[in-house]
Amino acid sequence: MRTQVVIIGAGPAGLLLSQLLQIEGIESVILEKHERAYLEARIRAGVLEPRTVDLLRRAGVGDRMDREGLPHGGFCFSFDRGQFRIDLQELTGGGHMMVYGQSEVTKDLIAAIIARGGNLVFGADQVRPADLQSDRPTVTYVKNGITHRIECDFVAGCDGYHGVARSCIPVDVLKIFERSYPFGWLGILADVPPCHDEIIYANHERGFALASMRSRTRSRYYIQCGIDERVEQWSDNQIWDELALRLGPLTGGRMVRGPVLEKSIAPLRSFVAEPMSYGRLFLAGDAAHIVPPTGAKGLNLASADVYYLSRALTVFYRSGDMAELGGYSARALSRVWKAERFSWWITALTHRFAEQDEFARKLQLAELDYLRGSRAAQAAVAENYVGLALE
Ligand code: FAS
Ligand code: PHB
Repeated sequence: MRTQVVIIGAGPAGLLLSQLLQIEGIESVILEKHERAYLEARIRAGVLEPRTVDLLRRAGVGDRMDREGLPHGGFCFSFDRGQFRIDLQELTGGGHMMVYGQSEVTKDLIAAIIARGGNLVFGADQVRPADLQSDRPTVTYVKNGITHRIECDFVAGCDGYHGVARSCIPVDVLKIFERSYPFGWLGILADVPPCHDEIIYANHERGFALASMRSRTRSRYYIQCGIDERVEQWSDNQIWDELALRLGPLTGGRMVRGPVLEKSIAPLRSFVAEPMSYGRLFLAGDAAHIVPPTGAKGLNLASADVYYLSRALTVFYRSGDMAELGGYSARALSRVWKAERFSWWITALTHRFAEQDEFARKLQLAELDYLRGSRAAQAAVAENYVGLALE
C-alpha cells in the first residue's frame, strides 16, 4: 500500500493532523493500537486555547464544541488570603478558553474522519517505521495476525509519551530534558454541578486542588497527592472532604458532592525530546513533550505542533520546498519550551513541595499576593494561559 503521510497514533494530535492534511488534499493513513471505544472513553484534557478552538473549527469539527462547550473568559486562584480572578478576556483583548472534554474532541474527530471515508486503522499492533533517512520511508504493522506494509513520503509520530516513534531517533541524535515532580494528581469525575462557574486553582497548606468541569452538570476535580499513593487508599468521602478543605470555606462549603464516576492518579512530569524530526519522521504532541497539566497546555501544544507540521507539509506538496519542514523542529520547540516554562511556573506556584521550608512557603504566598494585586503580573499569566501566538 502507498500513501503520502503515515500517522502513528489516533490521539488529538494524529486525528487533527489527518483532518488538516485532508483539507489540503493530502492523503494519510492513521495507525492506532487501541480500539475506538477505548479512545473515546479515555478522560484527559478539558480546556482548549482559542487557537486550538480555531483549528478544530477549520478541521470541520467545531459544531458540537460550539454548541456544548463552555467559553470561559477567566479563571481563579485561591490561597490563604482569599480567591481572585484572572480576567483573560480583559487582559488579552478578548481571548477566552473553551471547556470541552478531550474525549469529546476525540469523538468528533474520529466521526469526521470516518464520515469522509478516511483511512483510520484501529487495533494496529507492532507498528514499525523504517527507512526514515530515505525519501521513501515505510511503516509495517500487524492486524488480525496479518502483517501490512505501507510506503509513504513522511511519517508523523503522534503516538504519545509511550509510543514507538521517538525511539526511532538514534540515541546519539536524541536529547532528553526531564523533570519529574514528587507528587501526582488524584482526579475525579462526578455528575454534580460545578462549585464555581470558572476553573479554580487552589494553593492550600495541605496541598494543591483544582475545581474544573466538563459541563454545567458534570464536574472534574483534582487534588495533589503523594507520588506513591494508590487510588484505593482514597474513599470518595475522603476526597470530597479534602477538596472542601483545600478549596476553602466559601467554595468548599457550596460544593455539591455525589457518586464518583471515575477516579485516577496521574504523575506530573515535564519532558522535552529534541529534535522533533529525524529524516522523514516528525514528532508531534506528547510523543515529543509532556507538561504538568496545571497550565492546561498538553492538548493545546499538540494542536500547535500539528498546525506547524500540516503547514510545512502543505508547502512541500505545493512547491516541493522542504525548507519549512526543515525548520519544523526548531519552530515547534521554541513554543514548547515557553509552555514548559509556564507549566512549571504555575505548578511551582500552586503546589506544596516536601522540601519547601517556611521561607520558601512565605515566598510562594507572597508571589500569589503580588499576582492578586498586580495587573502587569496578571497580564503575563493571561497571555500564557490563553496560549502564545503561533509564529
Ligand atoms: P495521546 O497520548 O493523547 O495519543 C497518542 C495515541 O497514540 C494514543 O491513542 C495511543 O494509543 C497511540 N499509540 C501509542 N503507541 C502506539 C503504537 N506503538 N502504535 C500505534 N498507536 C500508538 N492537556 C491539556 O491541554 N489540558 C488539560 O486539562 C489536560 N489535562 C490532563 C489531565 C490528565 C490526567 C492527563 C494525563 C493529561 C492531561 N493533559 C491535558 C495532557 C493530554 O491531554 C495530552 O497532552 C494529549 O493527550 C496529547 O495528545 P497526543 O499527542 O495526541 O497524545
Ligand atoms: C481539566 O478540566 O481536566 C483540567 C483543567 C485545567 C487544568 C488541567 C485539567 O489545568
